[in-house]
Amino acid sequence: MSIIVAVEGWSPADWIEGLKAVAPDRAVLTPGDDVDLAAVDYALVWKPRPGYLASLPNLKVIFSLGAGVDHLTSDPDLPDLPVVRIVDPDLTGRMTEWVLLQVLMHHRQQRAYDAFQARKTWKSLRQWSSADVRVGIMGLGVLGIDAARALSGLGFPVAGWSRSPKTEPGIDCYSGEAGLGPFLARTDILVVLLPLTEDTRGILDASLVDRLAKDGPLGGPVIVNGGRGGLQVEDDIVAALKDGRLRAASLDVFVTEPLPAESPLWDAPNLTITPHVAAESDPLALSRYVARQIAAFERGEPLQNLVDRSRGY
Ligand code: NDP
Ligand code: OXD
Repeated sequence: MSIIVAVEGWSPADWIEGLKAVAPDRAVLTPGDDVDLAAVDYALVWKPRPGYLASLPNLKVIFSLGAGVDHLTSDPDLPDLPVVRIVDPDLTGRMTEWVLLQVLMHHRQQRAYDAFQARKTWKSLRQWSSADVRVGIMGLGVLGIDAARALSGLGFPVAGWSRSPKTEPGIDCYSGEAGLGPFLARTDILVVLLPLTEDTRGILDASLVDRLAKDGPLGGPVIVNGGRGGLQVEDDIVAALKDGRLRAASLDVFVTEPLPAESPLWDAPNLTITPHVAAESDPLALSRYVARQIAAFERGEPLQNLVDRSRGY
């Protein structure tokens, strides 16, 4: 029973160590090892080389090392096997921290105070209440709902938008194409926690910016994207920041990562950039999660947090 850890863009060492600690009876390998491909039962992957998973003839389950699975669904040769994604309270809590940090930074005008401090200027700005700032969350899944509850707890009027209709106490829930317009029209700060699918690619474009509320206290709408870079049309975001249709934005994710030095985003006004760190996974906690799921699977129990391949998330 072998487990292969195939990750691109970061070192697999922490994962290998984590898995060996929680599943000492398994061989834990990486594609660089002298691997008997036919002996691999499970794969833990992040951005695996397209076609690699199809080369493992006896693979049983694919575990995504992220909550998002666009790094897998983009593989045209992805085998027709169960794909399990990460759902973990530690990761969820980290994303909610990042969302709160960004929303509060815009709400409390922290960027302006940073600029005053750099000029040794003691100056106060008029401050409105959280009850005056309408936050809208695109994607009311595991991460979106947790952030929505936390923001609502701070007094922000919160709405959410999802594919299927939802009800959640204290949150105004909108869904589908018909719900998008009214959801955007009542939103001052738009938090984006959508997966990247064929339906959501490029959704954050100039026309969406123009549909956001313009009468809020911040002086214009704000976008906070912790979902995926492919959701945003980056030239549209830069243009809207430059001409003031967007008051500000916070982006953790980008079409190309690492963000290239020549990207105009680096110099866009009122833009806060973090390098895809909103919610990093804890390898030991998540190794336990994977080991638990493998043990359950081998007892004949159902896998949890399976990706719906037809929806793409
Ligand atoms: P979930 O699958 O739990 O939630 C996805 C939400 O998006 C659901 O509410 C779903 O609607 C909604 N949705 C999907 N497609 C559409 C659509 N076409 N129109 C409207 N709503 C849609 O995912 P998570 O909350 O766990 O994660 C969300 C994303 O966050 C991940 O896919 C990943 O890209 C990103 N992420 C980023 C991280 C980072 O560090 N920056 C870390 C972790 C995740 P419905 O409820 O109806 O299905
Ligand atoms: C994820 C991520 O999808 O870290 O978990 O982006």
